[in-house]
Amino acid sequence: MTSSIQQNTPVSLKNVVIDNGFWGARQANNREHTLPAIKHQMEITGRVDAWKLDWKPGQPHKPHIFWDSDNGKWIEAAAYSLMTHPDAELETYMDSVIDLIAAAQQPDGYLNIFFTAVEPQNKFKNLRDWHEFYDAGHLVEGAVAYYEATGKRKLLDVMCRYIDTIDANFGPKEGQKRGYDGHPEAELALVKLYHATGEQRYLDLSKYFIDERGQQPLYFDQEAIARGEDPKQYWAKTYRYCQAHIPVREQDMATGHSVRAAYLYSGMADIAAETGDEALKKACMSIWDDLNEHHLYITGGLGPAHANEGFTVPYDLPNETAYAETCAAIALVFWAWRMFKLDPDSKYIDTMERALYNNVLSGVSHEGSHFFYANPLAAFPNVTPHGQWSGIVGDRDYRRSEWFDCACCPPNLARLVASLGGYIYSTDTDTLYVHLYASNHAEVEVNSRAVKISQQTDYPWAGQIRLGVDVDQAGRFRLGLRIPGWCRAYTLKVNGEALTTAATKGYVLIDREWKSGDEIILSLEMPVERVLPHPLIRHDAGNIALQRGPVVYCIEEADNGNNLANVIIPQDARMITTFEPDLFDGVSVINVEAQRSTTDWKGGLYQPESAQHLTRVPTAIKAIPYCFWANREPGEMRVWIREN
Ligand code: FUB
Ligand code: ZN
Repeated sequence: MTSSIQQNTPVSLKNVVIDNGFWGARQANNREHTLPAIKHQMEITGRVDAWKLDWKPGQPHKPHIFWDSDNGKWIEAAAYSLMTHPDAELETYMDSVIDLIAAAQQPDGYLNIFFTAVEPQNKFKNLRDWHEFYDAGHLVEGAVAYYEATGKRKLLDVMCRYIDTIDANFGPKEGQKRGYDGHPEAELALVKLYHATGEQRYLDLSKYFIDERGQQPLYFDQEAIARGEDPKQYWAKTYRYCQAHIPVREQDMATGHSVRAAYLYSGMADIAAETGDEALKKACMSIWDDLNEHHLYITGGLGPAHANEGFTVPYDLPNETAYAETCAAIALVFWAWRMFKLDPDSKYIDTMERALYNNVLSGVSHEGSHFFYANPLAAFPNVTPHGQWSGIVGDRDYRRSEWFDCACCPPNLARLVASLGGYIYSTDTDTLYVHLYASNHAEVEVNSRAVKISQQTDYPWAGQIRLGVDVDQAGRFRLGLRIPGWCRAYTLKVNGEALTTAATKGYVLIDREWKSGDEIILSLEMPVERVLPHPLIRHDAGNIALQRGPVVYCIEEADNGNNLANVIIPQDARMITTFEPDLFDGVSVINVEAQRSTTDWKGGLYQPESAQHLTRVPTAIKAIPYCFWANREPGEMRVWIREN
């Protein structure tokens, strides 16, 4: 056996059943509330019927250029749910949606609602802005997932035909257009299609899109000229917006629109892992470091600016106006997972876990049918993030919505929650890695032997995880347990005996002869941490955040009254964690012996300090997990809280 961590392969979510605990509840909610809510919205907004391609000017429900992607993500979410929880009614319904999609395919293989039903004259005329390959990518992901869930090939065959059409028209060969999409997505989807079909051409097409991006002469300029436009008048002003300003191997910074960015970087990591391309790997690693060192919110959110739905400059992390789109954090989960494959190190899973428990989950209401698009880290009534397409502009209070005209986030969230089982384990030839802690049982193959592994835990509310191993025959393999980056002390016992093995790249590797009934108890110390911001994050100066385990906390008006800017958590404040079984079906809250600054202010807005009497009074404050904020009456919220 090696002593290092090799490239490894995820254990399919088909083999992992999350039966209870935190994620069991989230997945049940996803199945019972989120998926039906999405189905309802897909129907009433015309997104399903749009496949009939019979929209006429003047009629309601004019199709949008990326309704196809909403369908793709929704099918994918349903497929993952079917993998672990068969549901004949849901499957029959999804079959009927797939029938509609198949019937919409054009004789030449082309498939797109808007550019068939609304503007057929504009097919493939503006890859920079019009999302045709992005749409195709999401439908491919849906098709692959549905095939894996049900064994049914109908949508997979439809998508292979469409991709074959794209492949025939775009590429480096004589007579082909050297195009790629302004919104990356197809790149990572094609890698999935390659794995599902074994067809090398799909991997090659993905690599082509990645290789061609940002090359001169720039395809987007040529395409604009062909449309009779001046490329200099590009509405987004810079090709950084779509990460096409320079070839991808020369890129070393997270830039532009954040969802586009993280999907692209996911595709780059996929291609680097598939082909062993060192230059691409280096670019992925540099961009990763830039994101984590300069641009990531404590909640795992990314892309602070509304204007470009994306990145700005290092350390620019405003709170009330944070965009931090749900899709961007979801895309970060995808990217992190692929980075681990490329460069096995728990730092990627740490970021993935940060995004998952915080920015991703805040995207859906506790009851499961309302959604956030932007995920601010502070809220004040009447100060709302100005989401460009979110339908929430000007709301008095920032609340989750049932749906959005641009509905990218809800089905994205549903597909990730439904597929969470696929992010828990991976294997290499002789090691089974445990990345995430969640109650589940799984069947895996390690070192050519069938292994059953189970976890029982109250994580993220408690740090103890009980793992059980069951093998058909006793045998040797390694179990690699991730020690989360947030954890500063832990103990580990195997069958009651303490182990003190040090972690390698964040994983304790237990190399032994395993037999059925072996039990491992991992206890991760999980105190409340007072987290300081980097001194250059000007928005957070003088503030701290509370984090316990992977969960970031916030204070809300519902628990603490208003004027939360006056709350102070002194350095010696006592904090007690309690589990409240009736709050959001059971969460750990942090009770803080804090203070409030008060004053009997006299005069106008600005007064000499000497004329005022500022005091502090003790006050009890309750912090709740950030992901559950805005589930009660509207009001103020803060993640970053004054220390002085
Ligand atoms: O453009 C497609 C999706 O819509 C993006 O990924 C989101 O940011 C939203 O703009
Ligand atoms: Zn979104």
